[in-house]
Amino acid sequence: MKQNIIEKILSSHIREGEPIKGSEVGIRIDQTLTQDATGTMAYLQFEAMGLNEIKTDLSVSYVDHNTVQVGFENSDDHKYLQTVAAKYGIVYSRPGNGICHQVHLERFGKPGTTLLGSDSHTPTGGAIAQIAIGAGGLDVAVAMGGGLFYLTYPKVYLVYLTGELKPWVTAKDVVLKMLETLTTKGNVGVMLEYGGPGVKKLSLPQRATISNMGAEMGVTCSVFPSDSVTKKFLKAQGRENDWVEIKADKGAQYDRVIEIDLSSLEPLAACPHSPGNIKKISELEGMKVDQVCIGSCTNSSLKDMLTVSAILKGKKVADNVSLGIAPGSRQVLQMLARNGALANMLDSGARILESACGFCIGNHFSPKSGGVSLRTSNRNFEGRSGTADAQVYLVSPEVAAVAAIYGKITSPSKSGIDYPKVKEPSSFLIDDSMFIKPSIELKNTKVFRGPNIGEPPKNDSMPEKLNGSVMIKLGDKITTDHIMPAGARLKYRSNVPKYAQYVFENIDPNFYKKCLENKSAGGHNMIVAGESYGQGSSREHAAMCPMYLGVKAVLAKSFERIHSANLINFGIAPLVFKNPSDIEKIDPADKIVCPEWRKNFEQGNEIKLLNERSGETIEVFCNISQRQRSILLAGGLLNYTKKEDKCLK
Ligand code: MIC
Ligand code: SF4
Repeated sequence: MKQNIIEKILSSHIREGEPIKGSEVGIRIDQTLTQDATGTMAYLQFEAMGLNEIKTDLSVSYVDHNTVQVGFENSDDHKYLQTVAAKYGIVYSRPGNGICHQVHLERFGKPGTTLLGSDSHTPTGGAIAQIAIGAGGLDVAVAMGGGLFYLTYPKVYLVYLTGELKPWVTAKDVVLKMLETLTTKGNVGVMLEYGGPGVKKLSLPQRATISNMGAEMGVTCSVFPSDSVTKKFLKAQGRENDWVEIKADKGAQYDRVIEIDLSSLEPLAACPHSPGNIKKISELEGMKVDQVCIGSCTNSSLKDMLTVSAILKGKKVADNVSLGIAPGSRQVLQMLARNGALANMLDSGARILESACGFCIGNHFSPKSGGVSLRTSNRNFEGRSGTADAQVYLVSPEVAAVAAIYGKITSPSKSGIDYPKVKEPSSFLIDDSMFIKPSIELKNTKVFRGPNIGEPPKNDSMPEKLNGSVMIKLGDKITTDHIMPAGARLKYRSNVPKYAQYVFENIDPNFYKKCLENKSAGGHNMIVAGESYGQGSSREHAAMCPMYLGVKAVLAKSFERIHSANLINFGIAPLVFKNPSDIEKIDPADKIVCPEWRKNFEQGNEIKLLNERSGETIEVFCNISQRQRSILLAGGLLNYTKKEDKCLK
């Protein structure tokens, strides 16, 4: 049978289930990655499973999100991560070594393998022909222990690229075009495969920008072929032996083909407050800018940085602009420092930020009130920058650098600046000294736990009856940033009772109090929402903290993949309205009951809920596998794993 790339990699990893579109398969995971903000819980859960060591080929623990270290919490987390990595045989990437996705691509990503990461932008690895998937920390913990990762056997769309990018048009514009085409919702269960003659015109970092932002479309991953471009990159990283050729068979089938002529594209921007809100830069020409941030896991490669440096060379940042640049990894920063490109940036007035997530997650560098911020990152959800009313536009590094000089959005081709032609290096500077690799001696390390590090919260098994109260009613496209804010609150990630106080903080600051009151009175809490609930990150805290607050069900018109899986992992039922307009039958604070709640799940029935206020019936369904049903009945994956001893083989 003729196979596409995705079918090839999946078929060599499926260990359970049949490759039938829409049905659940369990795949072996070769590599895992975690980052600190999701990692502490992932490792606490790994420890709670009572395993002695990891069973993957490679697991890496990165520290890149919480590097600001205001107070003791972050430093304690770092020490916990370092010691737990040593004990269980995990590579530890020290703070300062760079952003997980950029560093993993540079040093570990291997064509033809599977990578599971506790971060939604793990699909960046698709640039190097990995099936790289983002998931909650608990799923990653299970995979580290040798358990399978379960996913719906996907539909595969071919993105057929022709032509070549014009000067000043970039990989960011390709992926923004894709976002315009596929939008940010409705793509659950889809994987993208890039092909066609245009692919070989894209360098590896360009491919990485594209695969990275597949996360914003909600696709499971985006995969490129492993070809001569991949080989060149791996060779330059001193890893030529990791290369194998991977390409689709002639005549391979796809569920849909999307054609993009690269030569027809022009610079684009994602406008406030969604990565899918696309406009042409020419339409935004002249808009004054307060802040420009260049970096993040989307656009912080050496190529991006050299391009920015060449644009800034000999020029000054406009008086009205604060320009921050965060090179994506220590490798990138070291190379910039050695070849003088860093000096161009500094001379221009740019502020050099740490090689970390920083501004992207609102951890620092928040814009002024109502400020316009141009960013090369991947998400511009309302308030994510740390400033509630900031207007964030997502653009290419080229557009960002030009705007920093002129103080306003300016079409680069009309800016009078020469188009910088940057060559990829034939060898990167290789210095792995910021990784702590596992060793026999390190296995005896005592795990450090600071006072901010708690236990993973426990849950009871599913109750017989649902005695629900609607605690909040929301609209469409609620992101995990709405549910569980990051930024200044990130440092509480290892302390669930504390972090849970901030669930829906920016929508209803009393949410947690109301939930805890109802929970202690014996009630169950419910969340009601519109379409595409749980967009964005993989943070399992957006399920774990609601679980801690006694949430038993979320009723929505539709869910995004990672969040829906996280809800199930924490024993919260993701219920979909059979008739979407039934959302109108529910008001905030309504009491919703279901006397046969547990039985409905045991028997796999459709579920009828009763609104006690109006007496109306609301029909919902929970489209999940038998395995997920058992997890829900057990009260979550941790309980299920312990009870059934099922996940780990
Ligand atoms: C993000 O970009 O939203 C994050 C912060 O990297 C998250 C992970 C987290 O919340 O810790 C993600 O993308 O999964
Ligand atoms: Fe870090 Fe931003 Fe990438 Fe998330 S999207 S991993 S916060 S750089």
